[in-house]
Amino acid sequence: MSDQTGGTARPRIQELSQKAKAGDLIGLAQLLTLLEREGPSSFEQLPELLSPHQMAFRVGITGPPGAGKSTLIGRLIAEFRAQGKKVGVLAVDPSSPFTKGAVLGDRIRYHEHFNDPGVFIRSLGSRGSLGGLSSSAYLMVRAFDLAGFDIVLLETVGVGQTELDIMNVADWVAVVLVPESGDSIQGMKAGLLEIADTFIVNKGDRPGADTFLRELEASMHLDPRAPSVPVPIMKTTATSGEGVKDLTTKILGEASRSGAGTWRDERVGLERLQAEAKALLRAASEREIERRTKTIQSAADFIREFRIKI
Ligand SMILES: Nc1nc2c(ncn2[C@@H]2O[C@H](COP(=O)(O)OP(=O)(O)OP(=O)(O)O)[C@@H](O)[C@H]2O)c(=O)[nH]1
Ligand SMILES: [Mg+2]
Repeated sequence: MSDQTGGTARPRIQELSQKAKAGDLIGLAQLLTLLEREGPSSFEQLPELLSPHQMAFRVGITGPPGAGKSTLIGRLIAEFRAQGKKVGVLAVDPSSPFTKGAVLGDRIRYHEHFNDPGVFIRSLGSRGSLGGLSSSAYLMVRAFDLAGFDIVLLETVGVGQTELDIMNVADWVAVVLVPESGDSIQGMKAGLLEIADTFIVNKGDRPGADTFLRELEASMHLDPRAPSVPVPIMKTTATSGEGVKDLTTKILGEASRSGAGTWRDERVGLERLQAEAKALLRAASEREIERRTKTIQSAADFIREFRIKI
């Protein structure tokens, strides 16, 4: 793949990766922007992305709008920091081309972590990410590996295929539900059930939370789509922090697992590699389409491109 910035990107990307590795968060922020802009050709410029010394455990947090994902993430960050873990957050908001809502709302929620060098938060919108959010997400999480982060939390609103695709980036996925959403397992969006490693019933302080939890548990045994081993269900109240310690313990437990069939293995498994390859190839094709479209400045160019008569 060609270096579209005429050869200046390689030294820049390497310089920024050195900074990010040294713990410079501004360097990391600039590296992420560059990766997003350069797309899959970044691998060519920075092969180290493919062979990090350390891998951050990627936790997907998805669920319906307003379920309390960001509030929960704010709590999780505090818990992980108390245990000395470096935490990155990628908040994905494909619905808004400018991610205005997310940035504004999440800024307020994540505010207390702004000056902590062990925390890095980034919103990822569809603007500027040629060829899809998934490919950007795959590239960006690898930068967190390089920068020595222990955990990356990926927040997406679980409403569409893009968001489900992004959850392929994650090593472990929590689907956040709330009592009032009435999201019984039967009514649950196709795909959410399949990607969940754990369900979280948030807003545990709301009336009906326990009933909802029991219904969820019961329906899990009835639904033919449900996996043979039922997905665990946890209850949290993100606003007060109740239940968040258990969730933290669960996540750190998963992160520390090693050996056959655990996340380090799965990440280089065929299914995950093919999903990543697909996202990156899509992005590369989009870029190629853009490039070739721009070369068409006349009907003659069009004919040359397609070898047809118009
Ligand atoms: N009562 C109650 N309210 C909560 C709880 N968790 C979050 N909220 C509130 O729910 C609202 C939405 O919370 P967010 O954290 O923004 O939810 P989100 O899932 O990130 O929302 P989007 O990113 O817009 O999809 C806020 O007003 C929170 O204060 C909870 O456990 N109990
Ligand atoms: Mg949010």
